[in-house]
Amino acid sequence: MSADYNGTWDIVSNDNFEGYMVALGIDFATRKIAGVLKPQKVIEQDGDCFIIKTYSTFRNYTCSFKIGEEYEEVTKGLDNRKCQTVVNWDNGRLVCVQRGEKKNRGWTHWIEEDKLHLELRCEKQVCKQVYKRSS
Ligand code: YOG
Repeated sequence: MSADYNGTWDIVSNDNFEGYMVALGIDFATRKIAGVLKPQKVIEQDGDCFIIKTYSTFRNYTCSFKIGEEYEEVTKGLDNRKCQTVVNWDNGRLVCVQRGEKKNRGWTHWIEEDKLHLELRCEKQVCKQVYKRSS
């Protein structure tokens, strides 16, 4: 059912981040900067309670949540929207739904062969990222 996401993770691939940013309405200049970043995730998991920190040289973003508990997320420093957000388990995967102005918005994390996978969704765009454990 659950999985252990604890750790520091470095990005190794980032497919269609551009399309995801366009769907979020991020301006051209910001996309050009964001598109070359190599973000790092630091995940602190205590059972069903999570803190996910995304670090980069440009901006950082932190979210914290408990599985199954909806909360108001403000995507400060990203697209600066408010969402009603909930994350649930699905066979070890973390499935997030971000209900708000943008349709079909959310993300899914899973671990496969010691890699951290992330799919970011907004409208018709899907960005696929893979992270490895930081050495
Ligand atoms: O992760 O929601 O792990 O929150 C998505 C950026 C770029 C800023 C990053 C900073 C979307 C300018 C968070 C990049 C583009 C572009 C590093 C993804 C928006 C603005 C912070 C995310 C979840 C799941 C946890």
